[in-house]
Amino acid sequence: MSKVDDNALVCTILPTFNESGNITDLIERLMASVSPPYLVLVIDDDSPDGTWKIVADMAAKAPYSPEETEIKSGIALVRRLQEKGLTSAIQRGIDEAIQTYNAQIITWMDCDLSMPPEDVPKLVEAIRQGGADVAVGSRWIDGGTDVAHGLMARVLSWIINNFAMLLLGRKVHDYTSGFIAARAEVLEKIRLKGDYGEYCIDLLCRAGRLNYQMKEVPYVCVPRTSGESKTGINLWDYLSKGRKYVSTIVALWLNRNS
Ligand SMILES: Nc1nc2c(ncn2[C@@H]2O[C@H](COP(=O)(O)OP(=O)(O)OP(=O)(O)O)[C@@H](O)[C@H]2O)c(=O)[nH]1
Ligand SMILES: [Mg+2]
Repeated sequence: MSKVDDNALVCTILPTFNESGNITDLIERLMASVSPPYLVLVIDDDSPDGTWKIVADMAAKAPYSPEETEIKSGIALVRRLQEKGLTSAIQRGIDEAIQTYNAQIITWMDCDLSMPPEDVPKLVEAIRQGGADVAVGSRWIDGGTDVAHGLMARVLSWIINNFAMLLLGRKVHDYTSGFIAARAEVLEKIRLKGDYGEYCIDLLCRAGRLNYQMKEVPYVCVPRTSGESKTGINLWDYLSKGRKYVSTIVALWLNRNS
């Protein structure tokens, strides 16, 4: 694929639900880390804790207009009143980033500060300099780890990722990462599928099968700074999410030749 233009817009999508304790710090740290032109695009599902209001105030002070010729960074908000869900929020962000803002590199991450915002430039560089089409923040390669979760969650993640590697291939070691950067062209070809984290398994598997260049960048997953996990913390919460991950892996494996 052709080299990404140095002045091409990079957009980070932040899907939020009740992240009022994290969002200001996250956006400030992102804006300090990624060089312009850069857009932070928050997709909030009308969070009862008023996350959207905090972002609206920040966006008013740092607006971003696709028409402007000046190279700068900015913040934009989509507040969804009717729809809910992580995957559809990220997909909405992707559609806005491409169609409204003409972003060439799109990244996204959790907004609980478990994924270091300072690592976003490393994902972007993997595309700009490293020639990757998709860059994956990975806990399960050298230099990466997970100090956020307890033993049970780490063991379940290990099982799911090893099952995914066994059936879908070893181009990626963290199929459930959720810390991603990709060229817009890849995301124009592949739309996200699923409700929650299984979209990531599906995206990475399909990108690999389309022979897009994948590159993993290690990162250290740290504990959520404020607020509550949407996955939950007990075995039942993990098993109900894990069930969807396993069925996604099996379905992709069964459809490997189609
Ligand atoms: N817009 C939107 N964002 C969501 C929704 N559900 C979760 N999120 C966001 O998705 C990201 C992941 O949620 P987390 O609470 O960190 O859950 P998780 O990463 O699966 O679980 P942990 O490993 O415990 O952190 C966070 O930024 C959430 O605010 C939703 O329905 N809509
Ligand atoms: Mg999280």
